[in-house]
Amino acid sequence: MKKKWWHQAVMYQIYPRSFQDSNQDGIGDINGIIQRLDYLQNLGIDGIWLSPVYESPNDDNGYDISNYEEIMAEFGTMEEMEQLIEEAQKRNIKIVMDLVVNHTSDEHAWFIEAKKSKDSVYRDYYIWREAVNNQAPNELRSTFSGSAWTLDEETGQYYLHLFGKKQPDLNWENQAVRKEIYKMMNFWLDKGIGGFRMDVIDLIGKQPDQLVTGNGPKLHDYLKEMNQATFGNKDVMTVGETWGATPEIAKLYSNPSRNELSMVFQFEHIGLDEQPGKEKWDLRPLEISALKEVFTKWQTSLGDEGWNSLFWNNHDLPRIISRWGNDSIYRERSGKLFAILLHLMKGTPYIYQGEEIGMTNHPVSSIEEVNDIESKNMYWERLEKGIAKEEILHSINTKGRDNARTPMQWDDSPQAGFTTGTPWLPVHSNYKQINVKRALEDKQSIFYTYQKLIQLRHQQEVVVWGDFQLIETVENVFAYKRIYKDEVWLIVTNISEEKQSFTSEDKIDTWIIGNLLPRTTLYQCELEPYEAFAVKIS
Ligand code: TEU
Ligand code: CA
Repeated sequence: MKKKWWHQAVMYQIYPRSFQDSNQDGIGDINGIIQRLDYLQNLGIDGIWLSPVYESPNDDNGYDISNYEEIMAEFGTMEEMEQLIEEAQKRNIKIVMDLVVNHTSDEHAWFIEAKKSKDSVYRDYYIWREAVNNQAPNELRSTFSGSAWTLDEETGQYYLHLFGKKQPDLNWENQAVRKEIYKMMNFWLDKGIGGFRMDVIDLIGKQPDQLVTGNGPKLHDYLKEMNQATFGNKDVMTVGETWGATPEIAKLYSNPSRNELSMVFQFEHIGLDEQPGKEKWDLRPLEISALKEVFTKWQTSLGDEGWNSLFWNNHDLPRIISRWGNDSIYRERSGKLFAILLHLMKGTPYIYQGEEIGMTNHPVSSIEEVNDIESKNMYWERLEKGIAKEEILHSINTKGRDNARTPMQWDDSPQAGFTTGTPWLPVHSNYKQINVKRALEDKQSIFYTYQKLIQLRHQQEVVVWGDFQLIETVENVFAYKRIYKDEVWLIVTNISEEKQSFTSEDKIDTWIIGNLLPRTTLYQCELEPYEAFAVKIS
């Protein structure tokens, strides 16, 4: 496989609204990110996935774009965006932009024109259908609850939106749409960005009349065309968000010989605490055996025909320590466990802002405290169905997206140093204990575990290229080896609050990293709750 910079990179996702406010309006902004680049350079990351900063009415906090080539006023100016790219480059940090082209905002000029008349030249930029029996054309549902079709009174037709009503889906079958998108992508590539994260890119081949949304028949034709028309001959990274991907599908996107994308975000591990075939809110307990099986499958299926991304968190997911660890007495230990477990696997790891200091979920007690459109729509839909308010709020507190969107906690000053204004979403009340300043002062903090893991990826070929081999253990112990030429590393984690047994005849050559005191033998160990370590074995 031809080696690329992103094979050895560690990425950091910034949700700009919640990262750092620099002009005291309580909303994070681009200048605030520039102010924090030295912190990110100290962490050691190679690239930033920047969630959308384009003009938007913020119905879905920027994932509803009204102008792809202007910066949202709340976030700053184009000059400041160009300065961010330049300042990041000075620190060898690439800026990977969020490409949201399955849909636009309904306030985009294209949709405003399209809505005016069935004969508009922009009409076919979107997906319109006649009513059927005075109803929506079919039973496609929006991810944000309700029908995926909304009637436009003006022209009497329905338009498709797989997300919010204010996020009409683009019609990728229309070559004019594709050309506009490629032109916009080159506008950003010409500014020297490091690549794109592609929002729900598996949906652009949809066939709404056949109720097909993900992985439609023309999807890969479009991606090949996009590759050739924009980033194909540039040394940039592209990562597709593909919720339904299997390893075989992932190879279609990321096999270098197919000239499509560098890698994808696959979510099979993310769905393991959700009831199969139901919604993300319908929960079931996580089984560690299933986690081991899914990761092993992905770590051993791609070979040279694809590349893994590695993540626990993003702006859509609850904080991993609260979700699958312990965010009280074992917060630091379980936070380090998830870092060690994930960052020594094969693939490109993504750290979500605040993950490196062990930030946790932020529970709410009423719907009035909730910002996120997905949670709010679900709340009212389920309340309408007679589900108890307490049960719905429990779902939101467990899986709601606001959990990831509370302001970054920088220090123990008011509003955690995020703003001196009123934050758009309240700061978590635990900011005095959990903040960057405190983490940097404590050499045993989660921060330094991440910093060390990033160094290991930069320095050790076994971390980047080593083969993965699952080790047979008791249910709640997840242990694996990485093997590269004559070097073998063993990673052992106890993902439980109970002691667990682990034994190996292997001898420890070097202690690499751990969240408790170094061990001297692997024979007949009794692992502490959430104990995690990695050793080089001889
Ligand atoms: O998310 C795709 C998506 O389907 C998620 O919203 C997911 O269904 C759910 O939130 C899991 O918790 C992307 C963006 O990451 C998300 O922020 C946007 O809301 C969405 O697309 C629409 O652009
Ligand atoms: Ca601001």
